[in-house]
Amino acid sequence: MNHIFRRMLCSSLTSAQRSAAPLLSAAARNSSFWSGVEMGPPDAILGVSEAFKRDSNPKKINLGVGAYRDDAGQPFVLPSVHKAEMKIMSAGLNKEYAPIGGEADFCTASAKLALGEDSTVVRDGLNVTIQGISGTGSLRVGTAFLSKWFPGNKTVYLPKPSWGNHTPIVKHAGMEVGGYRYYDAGTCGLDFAGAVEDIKKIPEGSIIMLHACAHNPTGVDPTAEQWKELSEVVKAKKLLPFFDMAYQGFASGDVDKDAFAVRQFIADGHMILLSQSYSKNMGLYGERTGAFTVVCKDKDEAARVESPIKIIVRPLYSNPPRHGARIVTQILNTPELRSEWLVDVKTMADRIITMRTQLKDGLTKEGSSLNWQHITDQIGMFCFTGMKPDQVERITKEFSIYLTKDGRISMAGISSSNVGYLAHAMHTVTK
Ligand code: CBA
Repeated sequence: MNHIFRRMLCSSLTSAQRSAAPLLSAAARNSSFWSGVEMGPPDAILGVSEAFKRDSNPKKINLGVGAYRDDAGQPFVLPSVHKAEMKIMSAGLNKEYAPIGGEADFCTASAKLALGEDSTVVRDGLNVTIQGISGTGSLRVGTAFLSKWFPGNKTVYLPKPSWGNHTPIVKHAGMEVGGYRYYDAGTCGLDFAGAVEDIKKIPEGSIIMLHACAHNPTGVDPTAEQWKELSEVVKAKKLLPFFDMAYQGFASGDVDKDAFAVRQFIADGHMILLSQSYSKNMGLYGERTGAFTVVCKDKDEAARVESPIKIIVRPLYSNPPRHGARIVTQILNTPELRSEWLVDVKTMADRIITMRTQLKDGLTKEGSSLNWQHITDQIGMFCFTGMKPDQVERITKEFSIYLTKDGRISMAGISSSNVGYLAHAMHTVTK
């Protein structure tokens, strides 16, 4: 008897007869299609938050996921975002579908935020920009586009290390992953010579992923001069640069400064791809708001490139969510709100910088003889502490401090009330 027939039988039973139903449904479950499904590992980053939630220690700290907290350890709704939401609510907008690629105003404002208010690319209509499902969705649509249409070597070269989700995103799109040296564990800084050497060895006509600013997980960015040199090397190798910009404003507190690399590459004539996220710089994590851009040769090419991107989006999720995009548009296109937002971004970036100093000072006070200079040298949301996997395991077990296995801590999860406890715990497991 198959399970569909059993279910039909159950629905025609009296209540007394139905008490036997659990037996029937258990039997139906035994013949499930899914008995061969295997349990996978928890997500390397979001799995840390799940473990944190299960911990009952009142002193617990979650430094896993990169999500900004205020100094009281609470999620932060930016005042500018709150005001934009009020305006949107009072406008009594409807809930109709957005276009496949999102609203044009949102796309133009996003492209200008990244490429510059006076960008000639935007002025001349050389960019195709669509609203993506935040940074992740934008990267996923971008890689799907590359997988189908990139004429060169379908391998994406990532910095070593890179954000943990880059590899699965590229693989989901059916492309290969390669790598280039980026981080020097000896100095806790950039291995610039290694990066240049490796990039020079990448086969011509491949794709290179670059973190536009506030590199995740290392917190280590090239200097302006180094970016210029990288731009030349990338050009000489005819590589397609795909910028992931998830932290515009979070590195320096200044959205224009943080867009330096993207704008330099464009000025040098690169036809870049770009993913943007508003999760961090507007705190719109759960609103899933971002953008994907392709810079094209001319307007005609841009029109052709937009078409397959929409064809990719339509069967994936049809069209993007509206609320977050409305907030972004409202903020970027209303001068007073925009100025207020820039202050909010700086407030977040500055709080993180203060926590870096306090953590380093705390370790010195604890009597640590290790060199923790990299805590203040690194920038953005994360610090790559250099803690080894066994030390990470200990700090979690003994102190209920949660972080990813690679020793990365989200600086945004530290506050003036827990920084002392963290410094004590870090010293205890590293001495
Ligand atoms: N790119 C990079 C480099 C990122 O660090 C992140 C977020 C994203 C995607 C893209 P979203 O889809 O929300 O726009 O972000 N990375 C994390 O902050 C976290 O949100 C992190 O803790 O590494 C994540 O999803 O893993």
